[in-house]
Amino acid sequence: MTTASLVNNFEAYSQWRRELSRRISDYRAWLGKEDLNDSQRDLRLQQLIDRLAEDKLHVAFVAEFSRGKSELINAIFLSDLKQRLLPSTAGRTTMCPTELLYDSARKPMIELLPIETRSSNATISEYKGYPDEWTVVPMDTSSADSVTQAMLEVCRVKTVSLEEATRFGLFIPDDPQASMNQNADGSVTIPAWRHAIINFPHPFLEKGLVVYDTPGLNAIGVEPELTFNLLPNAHAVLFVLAADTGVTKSDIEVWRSHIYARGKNRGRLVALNKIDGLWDDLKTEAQINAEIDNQVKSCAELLGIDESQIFPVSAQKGLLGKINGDEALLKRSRLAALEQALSDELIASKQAIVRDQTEAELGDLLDNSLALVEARQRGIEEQLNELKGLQGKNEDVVGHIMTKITADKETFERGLQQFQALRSVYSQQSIKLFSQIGMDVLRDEVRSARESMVKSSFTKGIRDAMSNFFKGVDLHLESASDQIEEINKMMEAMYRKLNLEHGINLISIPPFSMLRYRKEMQRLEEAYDQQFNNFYTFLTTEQYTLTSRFFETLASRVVQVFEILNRDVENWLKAVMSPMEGQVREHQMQLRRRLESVKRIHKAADTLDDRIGELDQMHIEVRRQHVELTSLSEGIRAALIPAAHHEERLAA
Ligand SMILES: Nc1nc2c(ncn2[C@@H]2O[C@H](COP(=O)(O)OP(=O)(O)OP(=O)(O)O)[C@@H](O)[C@H]2O)c(=O)[nH]1
Ligand SMILES: [Mg+2]
Repeated sequence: MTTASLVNNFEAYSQWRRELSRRISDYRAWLGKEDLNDSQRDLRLQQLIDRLAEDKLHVAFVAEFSRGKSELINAIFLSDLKQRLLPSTAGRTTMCPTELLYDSARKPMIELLPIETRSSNATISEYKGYPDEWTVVPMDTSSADSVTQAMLEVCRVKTVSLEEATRFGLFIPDDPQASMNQNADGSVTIPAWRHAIINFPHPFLEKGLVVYDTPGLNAIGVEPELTFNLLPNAHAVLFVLAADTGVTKSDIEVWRSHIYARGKNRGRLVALNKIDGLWDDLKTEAQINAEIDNQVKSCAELLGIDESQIFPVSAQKGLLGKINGDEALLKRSRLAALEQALSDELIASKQAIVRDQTEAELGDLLDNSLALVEARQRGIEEQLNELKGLQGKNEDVVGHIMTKITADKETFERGLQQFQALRSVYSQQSIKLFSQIGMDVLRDEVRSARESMVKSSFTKGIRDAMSNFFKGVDLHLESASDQIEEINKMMEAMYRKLNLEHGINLISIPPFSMLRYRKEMQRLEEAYDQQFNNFYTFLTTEQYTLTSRFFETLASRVVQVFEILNRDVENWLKAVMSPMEGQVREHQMQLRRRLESVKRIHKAADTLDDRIGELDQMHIEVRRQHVELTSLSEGIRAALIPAAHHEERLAA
């Protein structure tokens, strides 16, 4: 069956993660056993392992209504159920964003967030923290009827008064689309639910796949959460067109406002669905194919993308072919090519993200532990040389050497005072840094933006409040960036000094750039602008409610970015300081040991040969550590690589 590609890719990806995680655990256990771990390093490794375990893959299906999103999900992911899982009918079917996933800790069920929650400013993410706000529909997965019944919930609508619909931001008087939902008696039909989460046991979902089915997106009252959170964070987004409608104006609008902004090609695919409409018994296969090719070409032109990014398919025939085991029909549906591209894209983009994160986190940990073992090895070698040089020398020479080591130790201890001074400057600068990017700073910015929005009822005032908000946030990020640069310079100078004066060998400081976070802010601002331009030129009360809901979602997204930034900065600060501390401690210990052993020999408490014998043992030991650690590091680095190969293959 064609899902083989998806299954295989998925299996390979899961295996890659497991393998990586196993190697990191081995490394962690080894550090513990060899007494080379510290609590901070251990915590970072634990976090890394946890992150690899809880890894989710997100794919979103986006389109105007009735293009066949739900049917495609059924055909691609859920066909082995031998039934249509997600409802798919003519006209508007899926009424609320639907998240399809599986958490084995919970029973199969559908959780539904009532549409009434739209009258509050809280976002869907926030509601996820309050299970009692959701309506639960249990599901008996052994009964097709029970599943079908439960699934119908995502299509439920209700009729409310015009006032209510307006209050939920689902009716905008001047919007031409509004009349579509208005009934003869003046009431308005609206979705019953704001969001649905389907917890359903299925092999793909069990492996960590999360599928978002969305209702036709060019609708009034689109959930800001989709725009700011779900879609930008999805690893792949599939945009669906239909061959019977071609590319309509509203398709283009959905494309522009929800997908195009994703940048070049990463994780973005287009399906041209319903090609079975072009199948015509009076035409030859070649004529039909030529017609399909023509449609693909014109879609590519209208969307401004390459033809190779568009996959013509028939979801319906593909599903039928799979259910009935009809290979010929399945082949004709061309589903396999889309599945292949989707799984490549999805897994490659996710794997690249996981690999980059893991590499960034692990790289300096690996380098540091190796540098530490090397420093220890060098120290033992120096000491051995020193003692071997003493063989056959008289007591005076030993005394002389002792004086020299004592002097070294004193010089180093004076150097230590400088190091302590640096530490205190470093803490001051860290405090200064967090005074720019701390969560309370952001909360103040959000509060003042909210206040200026409340004060102004004109579009311009709102716009100004928003652009000031983003300007303010960016200014903070910019000064934080300068602060980081300063810390960097100071640490580099200290590294050089320690190397020059005390021969301490240090690895380079891991770089930290603010660019990523500033870019994300820019992206959010653009997304906001776009929504704003789409919807309003002047503000009525209802529009005002909508605008402020958009702002709250946007603000909660900015808060998320800041939380990540804070965590990253904290980790970076530690990554910069802790290897230096470790090396300084190591050097100090070695000097102490050298002095101690020469002293003992001077006092004739130890014989030289005994001491050399001991050191030889230590040398063998540390060389073993070095060999083992090198092989652990190489193993981890090699385990990271297959993903790169995968990408090269895609690029080719
Ligand atoms: N002929 C044909 N019809 C299809 C195909 N895929 C879907 N359809 C039909 O198109 C209609 C809409 O399909 P849905 O899957 O509900 O579309 P959707 O994009 O999920 O629509 P909304 O949920 O309303 O946003 C249904 O009647 C499907 O049977 C296809 O490949 N060929
Ligand atoms: Mg649907």
